[in-house]
Amino acid sequence: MWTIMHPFKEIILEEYNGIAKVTINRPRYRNAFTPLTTAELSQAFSIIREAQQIRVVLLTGAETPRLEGQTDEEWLRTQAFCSGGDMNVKGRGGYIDEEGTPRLSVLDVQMQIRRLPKPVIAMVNGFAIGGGHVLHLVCDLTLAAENARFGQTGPKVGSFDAGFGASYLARIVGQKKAREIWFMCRQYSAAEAEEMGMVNKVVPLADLEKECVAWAEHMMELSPLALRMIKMGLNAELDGEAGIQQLAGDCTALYYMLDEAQEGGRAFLEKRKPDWGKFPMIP
Ligand code: 2NE
Repeated sequence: MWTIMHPFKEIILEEYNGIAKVTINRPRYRNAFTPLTTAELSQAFSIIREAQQIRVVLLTGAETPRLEGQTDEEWLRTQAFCSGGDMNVKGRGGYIDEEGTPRLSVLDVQMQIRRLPKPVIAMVNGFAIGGGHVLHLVCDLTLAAENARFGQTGPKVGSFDAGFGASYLARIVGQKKAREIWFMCRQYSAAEAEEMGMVNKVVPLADLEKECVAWAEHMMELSPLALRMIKMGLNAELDGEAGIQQLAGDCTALYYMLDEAQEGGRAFLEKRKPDWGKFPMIP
């Protein structure tokens, strides 16, 4: 049912009936991201932003193949959404790209997801750990499989995300729990994550994609502009002036859709005074 929107090496970008699906495709490393993965994610979210037929986005991780003789339970324990930055390429100053430059470009991907004028659902099929945990946090909604595991590892492996990974986490789960998550570096089950308010719904892995598509299709029956404005309003409250700038930009786009804004531009080009009187001043 899914068709490829654009070919990539370390991610898969597909679409189906107005829904885009972005899959981090490094199951060998529990879908850890390299600078190439984040560059491709960035490009994918730019493509999605421009694609007018796309109304909702799913973000997920590729399935880990089943090994011979593995039981269902053993196999489920290997599934991953994303295990954060690839420790094999972590160097001084960031994750080292193919040219030797250290990068932390997952932070740009976080911003792209937050600013995307379409809802993004994290489809958490397994481990959401470290930078992978932050990726699910910055999505608008999180649906998780029963086998999913959530947690931060930064202080164990010489890293941290004191941006959205801390402040936005605290907005969602509260200050005490956010400090516990970072100070203890434990893993939490999908049920615990739902209890904390980090997850909207938990379903068996076999039903996860169907459930995400159903939520996406439900949202596609609602006004896209209303969803866009409410997303930016929810962000603005947390993102300070940058959030207000985004919300204000969307208000400007809305204003440009009105005859009143068209009149101003037309009057300038026709070298006359604009006739503002014909527009209602509703209370
Ligand atoms: C994800 C987790 C809990 C899974 O555990 P398990 O036992 O199911 O699998 P295992 O054996 O640890 O992993 C399977 C293979 O994937 C590799 C492993 O090294 C292993 O390779 P082999 O031994 O088979 O060769 N792998 C898993 N995660 C990897 C990673 N992140 N980088 C490179 N290889 C990885 C368990 O694997 C785990 O805890 N992984 C590490 C999670 C982690 O610490 N991530 C980095 C956090 S920092 C971060 O993401 C970050 C940030 O803090 C700030 C800015 C940007 C990024």
